Amino acid sequence: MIDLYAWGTTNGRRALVMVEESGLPFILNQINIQKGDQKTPEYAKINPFRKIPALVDSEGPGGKPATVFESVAICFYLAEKCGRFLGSASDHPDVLKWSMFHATNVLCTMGSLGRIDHPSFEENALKQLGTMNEHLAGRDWFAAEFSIADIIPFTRINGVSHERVKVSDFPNVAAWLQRVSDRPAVRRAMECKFG
Ligand SMILES: N[C@@H](CCC(=O)N[C@@H](CS)C(=O)NCC(=O)O)C(=O)O
Repeated sequence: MIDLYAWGTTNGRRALVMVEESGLPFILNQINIQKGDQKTPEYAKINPFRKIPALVDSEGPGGKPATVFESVAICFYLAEKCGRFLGSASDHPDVLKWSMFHATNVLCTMGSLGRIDHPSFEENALKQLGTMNEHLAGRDWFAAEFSIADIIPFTRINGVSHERVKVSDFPNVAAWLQRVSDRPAVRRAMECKFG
């Protein structure tokens, strides 16, 4: 059984989208970060950085319990466990490079937009959205099939709300966002009530 520890933030819902998409049985443990549930000594044993999300898989590698924190690591772990969302052998390089493009560029830049008032974040965000928009022209997903390369950026792009950086200005990204939103597992994760 998978125990997911999360709250309804972009990082928390990324892990929830992934576990819903995996189809694996799981229990959602709500960690109310406004109340400081992430700061308890019990939770620190699961994530020493004391942030959500994290998961404990009672049947990890070798049948032993495994603990995973960092939402992107959770995406990779569950994709490997369920044997989906990593692409076919020929598609795997695309899944890897676009997953890491998002993980190391997009999540940080879009997360900083609006919180840190510096033009470099805006410039970077527009450049990244432009790159995504070009790549998505004439294709449904970042790789050949829906994969973690779509799951990793989804909640972050969905949460962009900025005066000058608008997803609607990038029609291929906006259409991709809608396609991901329409998936039943994604809808369940996004509609999940916290608190
Ligand atoms: N890189 C981490 C970021 C985790 C993170 O920043 N979590 C936030 C909520 S989105 C949190 O737990 N904040 C509470 C705190 O810092 O005390 C991931 O993707 O999992």
